[in-house]
Amino acid sequence: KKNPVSAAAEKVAEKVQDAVLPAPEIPGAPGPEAASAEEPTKARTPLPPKRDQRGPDTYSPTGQETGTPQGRVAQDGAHLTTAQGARLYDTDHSLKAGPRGPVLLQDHHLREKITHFDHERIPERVVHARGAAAHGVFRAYGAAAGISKAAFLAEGVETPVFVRFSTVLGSRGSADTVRDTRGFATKFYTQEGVFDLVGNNIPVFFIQDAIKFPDVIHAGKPHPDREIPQAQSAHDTFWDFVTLHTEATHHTLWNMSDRGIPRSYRMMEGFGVHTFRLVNAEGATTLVKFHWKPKLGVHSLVWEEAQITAGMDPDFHRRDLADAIEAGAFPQWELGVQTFPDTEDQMFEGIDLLDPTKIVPEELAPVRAIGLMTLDANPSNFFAETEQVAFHLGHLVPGIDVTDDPLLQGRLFSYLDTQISRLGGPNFGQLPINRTHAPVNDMLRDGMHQTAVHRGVAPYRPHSLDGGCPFLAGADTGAYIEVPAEVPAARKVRDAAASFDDHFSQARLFWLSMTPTEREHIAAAYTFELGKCWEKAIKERALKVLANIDPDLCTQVASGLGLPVPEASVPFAAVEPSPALSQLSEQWPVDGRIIGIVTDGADDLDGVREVRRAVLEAGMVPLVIAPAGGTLDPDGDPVTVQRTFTTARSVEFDALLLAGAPAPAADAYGARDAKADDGAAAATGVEPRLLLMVTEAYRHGKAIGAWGAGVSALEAAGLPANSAGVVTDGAASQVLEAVTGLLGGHRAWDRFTPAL
Ligand code: HDD
Repeated sequence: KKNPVSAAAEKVAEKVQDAVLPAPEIPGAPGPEAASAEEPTKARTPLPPKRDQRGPDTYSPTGQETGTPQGRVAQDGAHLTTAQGARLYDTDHSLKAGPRGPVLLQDHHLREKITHFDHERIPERVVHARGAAAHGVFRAYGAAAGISKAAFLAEGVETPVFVRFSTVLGSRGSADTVRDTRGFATKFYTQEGVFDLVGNNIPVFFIQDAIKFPDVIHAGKPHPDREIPQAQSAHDTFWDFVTLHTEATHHTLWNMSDRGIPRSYRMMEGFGVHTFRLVNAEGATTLVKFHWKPKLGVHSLVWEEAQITAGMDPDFHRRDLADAIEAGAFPQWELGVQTFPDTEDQMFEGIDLLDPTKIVPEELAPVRAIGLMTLDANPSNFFAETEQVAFHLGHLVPGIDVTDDPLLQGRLFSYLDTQISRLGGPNFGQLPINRTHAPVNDMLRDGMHQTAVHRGVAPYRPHSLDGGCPFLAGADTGAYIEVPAEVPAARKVRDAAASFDDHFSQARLFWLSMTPTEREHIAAAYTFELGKCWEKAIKERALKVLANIDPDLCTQVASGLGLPVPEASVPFAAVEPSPALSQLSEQWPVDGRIIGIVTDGADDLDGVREVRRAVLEAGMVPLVIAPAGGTLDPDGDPVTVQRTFTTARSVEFDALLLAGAPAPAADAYGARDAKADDGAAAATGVEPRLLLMVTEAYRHGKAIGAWGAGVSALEAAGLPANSAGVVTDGAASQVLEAVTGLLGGHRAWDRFTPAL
């Protein structure tokens, strides 16, 4: 009689035999024969990450290069084991007293498996819980070498980076395209230690002092009684706070602008927000503000599009980032600095550099590019990397120091503190994604989740054991030495500088720098958000704030809300607009833009093939949309269908090309519904979901091109052929050319109406 253990193992082996994928070839790894039944546990090189993925570094917790990827060992080897390495013969059945009997307490594998699962989640970040990240490299131009001695800023130095983008208010599972500020946090693994630049896509902040951070976040998060609304600011407590603390006016205005709904993480600027202090090899200091400038330009969704996308594809930004990297369209940003003399008053052209609600317009202090960042690999494990990465403003390297901005000072406390509870103890720096690439020789010991095995007996200094090491470094041996900045003699007060009282001049500066279209969007956003508030008193107070920004803005929002227009309570500051703040002024690369190509399955397939090829050649992504999935013209020159009218929605595409006008699908559930609701659409003889797609794309300012039979779909949708951003002249390739030109400007802006 067979041993029941080997019988079960054989049964499982039989079942999976056909399903096992061939092992990928790994250079230097033992061949498949090494994993044979005779030698099943022979160590194998871990499966390599996918082409687009990279894991954290190969450094040990104490900074030594180990040559093997630390912490990337899961599913290595032929046999499934317990956490202690005992091989398992079954992981699908609990140990029972007979097949129908009770489960036995002695089943360690069952208890270990379930206990581990029960503890799989860690607390989500109290803010910025929802995020996506990527690996990359930063290459310094050397342009900052004269003002900072940081080694990673010297010309040509390449430094690995890990960047996490995020929304602020939503919880981990919330939608990507909500109206919110976006986080833009970069970890530079420099040879002198980790430098974290923990910024946002908006250059100012809601509050001037970190002591108010819990308040502004409590106000922005869902109401504590019902925990709604999720991931948005369109509710009473947010508007209550920002209208009572008018220092929030400037940041709120940015959030209500198109910056609050980016098209892609790849198309956002990043800002360090605070003023930092750089110090060079001679000890001379310069004040700076950090900027990330995306190579693809700064682009946004429109509000209705953002809302629909939140339902259709809540992972829109996460997917966009990962897909682009997987496709080899690596996003790039230039890091730049605005520089200011390190004067005693820390002011520049009347602007208080320590007030984080203020920008310095680029026209007054140009942004000087100091390096290029390329994100070229996706993480191999979301939890290990994106979730466990821990940023902190106090992670500084020699050459970069902080200023006395009270928001920055409070942040210096908060990040380390929050990581201790979020990551379960003080040793989170040893997690692979957080490990520095510089050698570590600290005297921190023990604690939860200690993974280093420290040698020696004398973790204190000075000592006369363990060889007397380690020694202290000096300025000439790379020590991090704080700039000995003067602290003005003063009394202890809970107060702020008088210059912090100016809450409106820069909000007005931003408003006046916007184009008419951008202003329409802002007014519509305020009208939407305040329209969602319940308390009339809050709306009235918000209008009083808007009156201090601009009477036009206030009047538009007041009329939308049906409330009287209040008078301004402070005189308008004389401000020069800053054209650099507008997003709409230039032509940008079209790389990675998504083009939907609609065909009825028969009409002008040659044209479809031709534009598909041309779209790919232009570095964009073609998606063919047809009434049914599968392959068109399978026996000729096949065209793969990527979307049908059931799976496609306009919000996925940056532009639409219509090669045909498919008829309504008689059996499609959605089509039946739409037809019942819309007799006019049915009468056109064109698929109603295509008509919706076209009208929606039109409303959202997207370029639409049509030729041949496709033109009749435009007509059926009631779109004027000669209107802005609609191209019908010429054959497929000419239409594509014109559409690509329009995409360079992102949208057909002159199509917008205040109704959006
Ligand atoms: Fe913060 C996370 C950016 C003010 C306290 N913050 C966090 C993240 C970003 C920022 C991008 C997510 C990092 C990641 O991806 O893991 N925060 C900012 C910016 C601010 C700012 C640009 C103003 C200029 N933050 C701020 C203040 C405080 C905090 C004033 C507290 C006094 N922030 C935190 C935190 C978080 C955080 C609670 C939550 C999760 C984490 O740190 O690791 O410590």
